[in-house]
Amino acid sequence: MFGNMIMKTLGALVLTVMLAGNALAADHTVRIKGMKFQPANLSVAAGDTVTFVNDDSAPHTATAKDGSFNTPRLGKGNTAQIKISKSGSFDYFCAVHPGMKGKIVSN
Ligand SMILES: [Cu+2]
Repeated sequence: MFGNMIMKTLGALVLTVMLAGNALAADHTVRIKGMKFQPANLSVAAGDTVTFVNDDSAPHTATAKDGSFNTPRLGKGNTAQIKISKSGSFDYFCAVHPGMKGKIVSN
């Protein structure tokens, strides 16, 4: 009976930690405007998501150099969300205009 109570308490604790972990994942926004990623340098935590919003009339992508993420080609007003699941430094560029560059650093 006492053991059962401990198990219940532990179960509630594990659930609380899991819920808290979920609540900590944040979404960040990078706007693409004037042929630039804004902000060009973004800090996130592993597990966070990043939403790219294309405010330009030109089409753009956000394509990671190392292949970690890639958005479809975004037309004006389109958005795409990617997830940064591990820590590291991710350089990315626009596949349509390779001179457009950005960086996401994940801790
Ligand atoms: Cu572009």
